[in-house]
Amino acid sequence: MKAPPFAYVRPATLDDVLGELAGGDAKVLAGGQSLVPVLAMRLGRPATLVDIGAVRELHAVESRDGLRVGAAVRQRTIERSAEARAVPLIGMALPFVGHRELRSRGTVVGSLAHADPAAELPAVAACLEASIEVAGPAGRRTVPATEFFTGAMTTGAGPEDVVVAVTFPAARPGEGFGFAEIARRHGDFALAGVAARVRVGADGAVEQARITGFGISDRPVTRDVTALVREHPTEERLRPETARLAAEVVDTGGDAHGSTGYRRRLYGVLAARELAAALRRARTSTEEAA
Ligand SMILES: Cc1cc2nc3c(=O)[nH]c(=O)nc-3n(C[C@@H](O)[C@H](O)[C@H](O)COP(=O)(O)OP(=O)(O)OC[C@H]3O[C@@H](n4cnc5c(N)ncnc54)[C@H](O)[C@@H]3O)c2cc1C
Repeated sequence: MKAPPFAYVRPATLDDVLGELAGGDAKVLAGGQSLVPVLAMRLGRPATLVDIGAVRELHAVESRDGLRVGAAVRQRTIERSAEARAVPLIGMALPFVGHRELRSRGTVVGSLAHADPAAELPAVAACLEASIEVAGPAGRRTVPATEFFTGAMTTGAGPEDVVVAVTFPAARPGEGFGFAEIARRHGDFALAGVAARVRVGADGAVEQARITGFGISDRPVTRDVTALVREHPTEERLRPETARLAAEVVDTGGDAHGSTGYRRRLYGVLAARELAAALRRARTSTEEAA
């Protein structure tokens, strides 16, 4: 199917982008890797596509307080950048986002704005408590990633808003991460996946543990599991606990690729494995820093 007719504009400033979005019948075009298929399937009919690629400030990658990624920065740029190594979870997740060709067009922020419940980067943002900067008719605001995703393909950004950037906190000594997903084929969206973050003190004791599941609900689902990891610090001991957690957090309906029960099983197994791996890495990073 062909896309319905639309106008195309490529403003050079953020103010002009906002001007074009005013009225709510226009859509931001970032990498086009999700938007163009949506148009081709006629699931959306915006009057205008507002290409943000010519807005220079949106191409910036900064590593002052964590990693700040502008809205026009491609996923592949981050995958290859030295600055991004400060945020190991992004490096662990990006290879699972489609294929390299898609990542060379798709943007990090576009994935957050699109908010597919099975997408990897929204889960990374939620797990790390990233900050998302949004500009709109009423000015700029910063939304915590944990509040940004409000449902399937729905976020705290409205139709007249543009997401300007995301800032991921850099890993600190004593932090370790885990990431895994199960998909039918490499490059497909996840049937179920998890991102994990564990922080330990100088003595190796667990100070904080968080896990975010994706592909399991209508948005990334994050839980503080500090007490759980403290009491059950091995994969074997975590397994029954994460199976119980899966029963609580996995509420997506079954489909042709897997039932709800199957996804709960995947989540439970992956969660135990990646939390244990994150704990091991956290302890190694404390030893290396000592
Ligand atoms: C075959 C295939 C497989 C894929 N597999 C995966 C996968 O496994 N995991 C995964 O996460 N993704 C996957 N994707 C999607 C991924 O490639 C996209 O890059 C990503 O979802 C959207 O990024 P984009 O920059 O291409 O955004 P676009 O397609 O340009 O935009 C997507 C949506 O977000 C909005 N938007 C984009 N940027 C902004 C902004 N700055 N402010 C406000 N709104 C904005 C657009 O208006 C649109 O509604 C796949 C895509 C394809 C075609």
